[in-house]
Parts: sequence; C-alpha cells; structure tokens
Amino acid sequence: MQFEMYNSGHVTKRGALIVLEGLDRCGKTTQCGRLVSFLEGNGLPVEAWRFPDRNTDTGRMISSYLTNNSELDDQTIHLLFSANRWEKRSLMENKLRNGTTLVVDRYSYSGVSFSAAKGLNVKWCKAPEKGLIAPDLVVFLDILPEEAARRGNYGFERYEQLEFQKNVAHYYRILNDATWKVIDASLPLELIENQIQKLALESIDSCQEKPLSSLWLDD
Ligand code: Z5A
Ligand code: MG
Repeated sequence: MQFEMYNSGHVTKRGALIVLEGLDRCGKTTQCGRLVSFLEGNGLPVEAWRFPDRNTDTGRMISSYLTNNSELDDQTIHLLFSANRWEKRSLMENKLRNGTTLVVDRYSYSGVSFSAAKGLNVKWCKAPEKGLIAPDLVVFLDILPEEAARRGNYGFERYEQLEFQKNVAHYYRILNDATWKVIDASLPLELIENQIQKLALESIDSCQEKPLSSLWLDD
C-alpha cells in the first residue's frame, strides 16, 4: 500500500500528524507535553514539535518580533512564520514516513488566524501554507478569550491582548474542517487529557489507511 515503507524487509506504518491549536493560554503546551508522555509510555514512537521553532534563523527573527525587539510589516512576519514551517517540511515528512507520530504545538491555523486578525486577507494568508503536510488530527482547545486571559497572566509578547485574541478566535472558527475535533478547554486538565489521548490513538490507528496529503491545495 502507498503509505507503507519497506525497510530491511519489514513494513513501517506511518506516524500521525497531530496538531494542537487554540487561543493563547488555552493549554496547548501543557496538553502536548502530556500527550507525548502518554504515547511514549505506550511504547509508540513520538516527538514533540512546536511552531514557531525559535531555534532556526527564521525562528530567531520571529522571536525578536514577538518580544517587540524588532518591527516587521504584517506581510513579512506572516511569510516568515510560513517559511519557518516550510524549512521543517522535509524532516516532518521523513519522520512521519518512518513511523514517528508528531505532536505539534501550533501550525498553519495559527499562521492564518493571527495574520487575518490583523486585517490581512484570509486567502492571501493561506496561499504560502499550501502544500505543507495536512494534519491527520487537529485538536482545537476551545476557550473564551476572557477566560484564557484570566489564566496565568498574559506576558509581554505582542499578541497577548484580549481584544486581539477575540479577533483571532473569529478566524479560527472559519478554518474548522473535517480533521478538527473541538474540546472544551475550560474543563479540568485531566478530562481534556483523556479526550485527547482517545482521539490521538484513533488517529494513529486510522492514518494507516490514508496517504500523507497536502494542506489547502484546493482552496
Ligand atoms: N503565531 C503566529 O502569529 N503565526 C504562526 O504561524 C504561529 C504562531 C505558529 C507564539 O506563541 C505566538 O506566535 C502566538 C501565536 C503566534 N501568539 N501569541 N501571543 P507560543 O506558542 O510561543 O505561545 P506560548 O508562550 O506557548 O503560550 P500559549 O501558546 O499562548 O499558551 P498555551 O500553550 O496554550 O497554554 P499553556 O502554557 O499550556 O497553559 C497556560 C496556563 O494555563 C498555564 O498556567 C497552565 O497551567 C494553565 N492551564 C492549562 N490548561 C488548563 C486547564 N484545563 N484549566 C486550568 N488551567 C489550565
Ligand atoms: Mg504554548
């Protein structure tokens, strides 16, 4: 079958691309960590990834912008976020094809929602994301912006403001597709964790029947 790789005579099943998305402070990083530990504990090959990846050259430029240490126009920072994903695309494909499940903290949906919330055209925002690997599962941690703002304090990064987050929430809703599972992020941590574990195991199991595909090629 198309999705199976033959290595030294034995078949390797592909890994799943699992993305966690949602407003700031909805619990993405917390839940990514818990999910990776759970999958590792079950003997599954898994890695934790995040975007932006602040360790690359583009990532350092993004980090400087987010911490208000540099200024870039909205289009430039949008394309940098996208490039930050593109520079990891081949590695991502290799890992998935070699059987590693990737649990990714933010992806193209953050890219489009945050830039569209600043007023950029949604179609324009989606364009540079086309052709990146489409997730098998997007877990959207759904929280009211007001509740998220009460969690820990917003820090000093550029987008951590209530009115802006409300706008981001509007654009996230537009991107919801068949791969999305929406979870109430105001529930206790453990309840959310259990729901994500179940969805992740289903996704790892069912992705074996699906070849890797590309994001938003038909949009
Ligand atoms: N951005 C963009 O514009 N374009 C792009 O393409 C991409 C990103 C990829 C970087 O974010 C910024 O870049 C971000 C979007 C933009 N904008 N902002 N601001 P980041 O991912 O580096 O941000 P972060 O620092 O990791 O924070 P976060 O993602 O906003 O938070 P989180 O990961 O969702 O939440 P958390 O750290 O897991 O939890 C937050 C607090 O809530 C913490 O005290 C937890 O203990 C608590 N928590 C978590 N879950 C619960 C529950 N269930 N109940 C109660 N308390 C909870
Ligand atoms: Mg986080």
